[in-house]
Amino acid sequence: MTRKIFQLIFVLLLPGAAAARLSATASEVAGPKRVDVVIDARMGGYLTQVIRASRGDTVHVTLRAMDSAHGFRVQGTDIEVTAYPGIPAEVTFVADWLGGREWYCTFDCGPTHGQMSGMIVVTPVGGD
Ligand SMILES: [Cu+2]
Repeated sequence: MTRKIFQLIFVLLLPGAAAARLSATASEVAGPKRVDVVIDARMGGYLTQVIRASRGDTVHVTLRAMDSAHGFRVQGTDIEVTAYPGIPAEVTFVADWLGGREWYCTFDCGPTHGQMSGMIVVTPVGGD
């Protein structure tokens, strides 16, 4: 009788354990992905303020200047572009760090220049 109960518990738990293992495998196999972001910049701020990626992802940013020229530079890196009205700028980089890193405007675009910033948040692979 006791043995049958253990067998029953084992059979009931097995599918959950198998599913958990499969999802871990899928996450490991998925690998780095590409993150495409279009950032519209105008005086007063960027319309997109947060980019989310997993470590190792390739991030492709298209910066569009909606009024005057605006820049995009990621703090602590040499990742930088400047866009002009009608002339978008693109930059591609690998998010090879963990945590938040600010980006900010590098073009003196006017009185609200100092307010122009955003954040790239990079989480561990498989993390949320
Ligand atoms: Cu600016």
